[in-house]
Amino acid sequence: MVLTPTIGEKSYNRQDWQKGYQSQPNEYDYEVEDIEGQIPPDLQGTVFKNGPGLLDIAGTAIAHPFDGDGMISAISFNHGRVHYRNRFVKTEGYLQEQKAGKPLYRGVFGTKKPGGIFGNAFDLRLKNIANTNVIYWGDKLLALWEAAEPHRLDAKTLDTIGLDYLDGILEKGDSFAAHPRIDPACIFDNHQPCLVNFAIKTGLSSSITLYEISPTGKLLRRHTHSIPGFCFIHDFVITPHYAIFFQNPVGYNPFPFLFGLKGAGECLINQPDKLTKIIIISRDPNKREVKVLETPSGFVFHHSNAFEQLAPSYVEGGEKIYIDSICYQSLPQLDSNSSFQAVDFDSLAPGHLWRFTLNLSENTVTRECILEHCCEFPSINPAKVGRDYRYLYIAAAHHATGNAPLQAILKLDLLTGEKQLHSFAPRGFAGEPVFVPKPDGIAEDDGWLLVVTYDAASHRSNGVILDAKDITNSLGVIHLKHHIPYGLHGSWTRQ
Ligand code: 3ON
Ligand code: FE
Repeated sequence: MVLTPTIGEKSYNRQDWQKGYQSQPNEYDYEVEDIEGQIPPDLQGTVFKNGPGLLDIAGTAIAHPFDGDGMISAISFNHGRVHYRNRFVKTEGYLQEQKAGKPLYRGVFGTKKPGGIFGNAFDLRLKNIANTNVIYWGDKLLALWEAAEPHRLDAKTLDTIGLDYLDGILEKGDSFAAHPRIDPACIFDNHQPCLVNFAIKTGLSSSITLYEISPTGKLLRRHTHSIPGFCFIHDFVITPHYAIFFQNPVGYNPFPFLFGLKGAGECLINQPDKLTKIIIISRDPNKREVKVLETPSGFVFHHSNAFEQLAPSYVEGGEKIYIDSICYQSLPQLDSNSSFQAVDFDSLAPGHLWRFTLNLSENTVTRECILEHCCEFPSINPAKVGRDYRYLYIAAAHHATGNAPLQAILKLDLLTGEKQLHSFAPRGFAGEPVFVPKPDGIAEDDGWLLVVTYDAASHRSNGVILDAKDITNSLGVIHLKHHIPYGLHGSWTRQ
């Protein structure tokens, strides 16, 4: 662990970074014995993580990690003992391709079937790879992929049960985004928690469907809004009264996809001269309003959080919403002729954290960069979702400037601007931190961060427990017996 970055030198070596993208075809189930430090005795529950487990299909490399078959890891804590288990989501496509020993589907991000354009043209099926997020809600463990239905898994064994329609909330072919938000105290449900998620249907014109689902899995509210133009929306934010979406300035040319030349997701076209539309949908069942505000171009995958300041009309400035998001200059586009592992980090602009201030009374948007440090995968105390919050945790590059792989966790105090960095450089790489509140916690940062890291020196992954109050302090390191390829999102449950 290097705590004082050296300026001007790379904090990583490319071969090390690339090794974290090797497939992990094995499924493990064991009690972890190799533990450094002390597991907090009151850390009780399971962190589930999802991400591409395979970077190849029976030996044929996939074109992009977002095309990789979903693999769930579960790290469970029980009175200081730690158990690890991983299982592939046994999607229809995974089972068929493993049996056939070759790719049978085109990937959204460029993976091709054998046979050149003749083997790929006009095959418009999507393979539901269930690789983006995993949540436990309504007594169900669900693996999510934004372009199709969720898959349900057995929460104990991680065995795949099958596609899940949420007890009739979804219909065959419906999608369910991979970024649900849990409102900790919904004002329309007697301050009970509720899960808010969305589904996008896109084309020349698009629609957003918003779902609000109770802790027992019952549909509370659903409404659909049509949105002019194409939209690619990966994540959103909620406040007590609103669900908010960024419609980034991208267009779509379907022909390379139809003719077998590119994946569906590679046909997005940046439109830097256009504005980002911020779509603000009311969650109030008695007020089905939609407002659209505009802000200069950029591209956002992930948001950290949002909150409202509903000033009474006599207060100057009116009603405001604050949104914190990771912004790229434009949609990062990779060269489809070379491997994603050859990406030139220095030639791509990194994502930075920006705060957008929406004035709903004056219909204006202002924005300012609040963290000029390459970062992705934000995380906060779940009690603060949609509320004014102070602490933001995020995976970040080791160095404060430039674009580089994520090797550190950064804590940002939004009140004072103070930062803490816990770096795993030079040979460690970090993914999304998952915030686990302390059972008896009072302060917003009374909690732990669970981080899955990849250690190139041992070619194994670790589960690292950081103290959310002082993240420079690592409480425990769980050394797994193998590596987990770089993952996407996950969640914590007390189960
Ligand atoms: O054709 C349309 C456009 C499109 C892109 C419609 C569509 C629904 C088929 C579609 C599909 C979108 C999908 C399936 C998106 C999946 C995204 C995904 C699996 C992951 C996104 C991750 C985002 C980020 C920012 C990851 C960053 C990772 C690092 C910095 C390091 O590992
Ligand atoms: Fe995401």
